[in-house]
Parts: sequence; C-alpha cells; structure tokens
Amino acid sequence: MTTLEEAAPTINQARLLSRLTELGRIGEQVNGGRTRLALTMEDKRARDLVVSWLDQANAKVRIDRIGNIYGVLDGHQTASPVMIGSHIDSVVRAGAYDGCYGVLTGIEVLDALARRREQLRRSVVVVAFTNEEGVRFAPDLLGSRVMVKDVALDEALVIRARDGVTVAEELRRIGYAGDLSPFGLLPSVYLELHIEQGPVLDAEEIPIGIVEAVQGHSWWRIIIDGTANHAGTTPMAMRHDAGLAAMMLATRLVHHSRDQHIPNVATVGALTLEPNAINVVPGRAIFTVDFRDYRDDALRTAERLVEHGLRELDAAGFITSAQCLSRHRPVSFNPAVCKLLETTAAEMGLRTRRMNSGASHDAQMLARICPSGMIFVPSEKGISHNPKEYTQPDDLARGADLLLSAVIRLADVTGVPDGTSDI
Ligand code: HGY
Ligand code: MN
Ligand code: MN
Repeated sequence: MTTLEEAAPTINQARLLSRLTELGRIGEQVNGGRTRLALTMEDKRARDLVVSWLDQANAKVRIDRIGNIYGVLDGHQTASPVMIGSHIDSVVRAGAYDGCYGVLTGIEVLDALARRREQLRRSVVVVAFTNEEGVRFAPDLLGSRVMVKDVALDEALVIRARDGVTVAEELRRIGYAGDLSPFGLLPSVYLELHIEQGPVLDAEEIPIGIVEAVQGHSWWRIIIDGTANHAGTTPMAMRHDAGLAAMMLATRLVHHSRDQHIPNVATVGALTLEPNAINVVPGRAIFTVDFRDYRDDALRTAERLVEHGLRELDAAGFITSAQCLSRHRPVSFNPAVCKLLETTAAEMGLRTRRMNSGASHDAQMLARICPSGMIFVPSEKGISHNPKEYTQPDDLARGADLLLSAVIRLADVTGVPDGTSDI
C-alpha cells in the first residue's frame, strides 16, 4: 500500500458537486435559475464563499485592484505560476455551472496538491475573474482584460452600470477593492475548465473537448428616437415609430446571419420601447445586438450592416446612435497546450475531440500574454445561460481529473509520473 506521500493527488469529487450546489443557491430566483450580476451583493456572497473555501485549501488568498480573487499555492518558483480559473458572476437566471465549475475545480486542484507543495516546481494559482459576463458592466471579461492590459485599470474602475454606479464604487461597497496589482501574478500558462454551453459533445457522446479557438464578438447598444404619438389618431404614413424601426433593423441583422451566415450568429437579447404603453406609438427604442464569428471580417461586415441601417433611418427622419459595448477578435489557443491536454486525456483513457468555442471566456484574453487552453465537458442538450443548464456528475469528474493531471505536468510536480512539461 503506498503512503499518502506516494499516492497520486486526487480530486474530492463529492465535495466539488456539493459546493457547486451550494454556490448555485446564491442569487436563486423564484422563477428558476440564479442571478449574480458582477459586484452585486449576490456576487459578494459568492465571493465570500469562494474565499472561505480557498482558506480551507490552505491557499494564500489575494485580491487585486479590479477585484480578481486569487488562491496561491507556492512552488519553488513563485514567478510566472501555472494559472487555472474562470468566473463566478452570472447572467440573469443562469445555470449553476457556467464559470463556477472552473473556479471550484481549481480550488479542488489546489487542495489535492497542497500536501505536495514542496514538490511543486511552479506555483499554482486559481483565479476568479471579475465581471466575465458583462451584463451589468460593459465590456465583458473585464478582470482578465485588465490583467492583459486590453483595458487600462483606471478606465475599468470608472465604467458605469446602467444605474450609474461605477466599478470602483461597487468594488469598495462589497469589500473587494484589493491592493494587489492586476499584473502581480502573471502566469506562465493558463488553463480554463468550462462547460461547453453548446450541443456538440453531448450529441456526439464525447466526454472531453479540447478547445482550439474562440470566436470573436461585437456587442452593440442601439438607440432610435422617433416621435411618440397617439396610437389611434396618428395615420400610419405620418408616424416615426421607433419601435417598428428597431424591430425591422433587428430582424434584418438576425436574418442576415441566419440566411448568409455572416456573421456566424447574431442575437438581439435586449429590447426596450418607450414609453412602453399599449396606446402610444413608441418614441424611443433601445436594443442590443451580439454578433459572433470566427472570422474578423465577418464581424466587420455585420458592423457595416448596422451603420448602413442607421444611416437609412437618419435619412427617414429618425435620430439614431450606436455604442460598441465590447469587441474582441477571434483567438486560437496555443497548439502545445492543446497537445498536452489531448495526450494527457488519452493517457487517462478519455476520448476527446478538438473543437471551437462559441462562447467567450477569460482564456481568450489570457491567450494574449501566455500559452493558454481550455477543456470542455458536455452540456446536456447544449443548454446554457438558462436554469436548465446541466452536466452529468461523471462528466464533471472527468474534466476535473484531466485538469488536475494537466496541472501536475505543467507545475512539474516531482515524484508524480510524467511531472514534466516544456510549456
Ligand atoms: O457571452 C458569453 O459568451 C460568455 O458567457 N460570457
Ligand atoms: Mn456565461
Ligand atoms: Mn463562462
């Protein structure tokens, strides 16, 4: 019987499942799902819980100035650690796995390695990034954008939510205005474990996805001002119906994607009409559009469609404006990291397939500063950003085991088979 020292580290799968459930209860909605928008009190409660679990894992907890939470397990080389993580903020009425799975598994990896910290060549750091979803504060991926200098820290701190509060005010209010520089723990390699949020792995019954690329995206908020008027007395030919104008432009943009596949996908996720009354011709319409594609030129074509549509409305007497809320180009992950994940999975007897990510992830920002990669596990029926988001426990366990094995290699844990990596 090998002693504890010799036994390979393992993930506490039962605890991972119970913590996913416990974290998933924070922000629960009466009509299903949970809502934990960035820097709200729900996000604070989730952050506090994650910090308590990092403490239990004997990790050194650090908070940086944009509110990213780090759990550090020091190895012999504390500079340029192996970093794993994701996010715990959510969309509205979200599922329980998006982001949380990667962060909580990261804590389990730290816990599994804590008893062998003297054998870690590289430090291992788990991170929970601030405002990955971008629902309350735009742009999305804010914590990782600041880390890679895609957005300057001072710019990020003054971003305002729709209700007017700034990121800095909310970080202070919830007690997560940290003092660590966002550049204080830059990694040598970054891995993100995440649910696929799409239908591929589930449909093909493959347990592990090795992500090669993430599509770029372009988010816009469009405002159209027409003339509010009486719904009964105003002849159709005399109207400047902002609602109709918005719906027609939105339909044109979405149908262009549906019919021409340019861009790959287009979504009008939010639409408000003012004054929003049954018997008033809408004077103002505000809607968002989310374009995504693996081809940057297709995103630019979509953006030109918006521009052209707004110029037509201006000529018809409307007043229009458009604000880009977020944009990032498509990203390919480091081939050596993809290979390491693939060979590690194969040695564990796990079937894999290479694939792309339709969803955005912090990993696509980290890819700008270090070799990065992602591991996907199946989402049942491809459902996500929905209370029905679900991944089988066995699939969650396989993904967690693969992350641990890959980290052992990358951190070069001596005394464990294959504790070597040239990444
Ligand atoms: O929008 C996305 O793709 C991610 O869930 N933030
Ligand atoms: Mn998400
Ligand atoms: Mn996510």
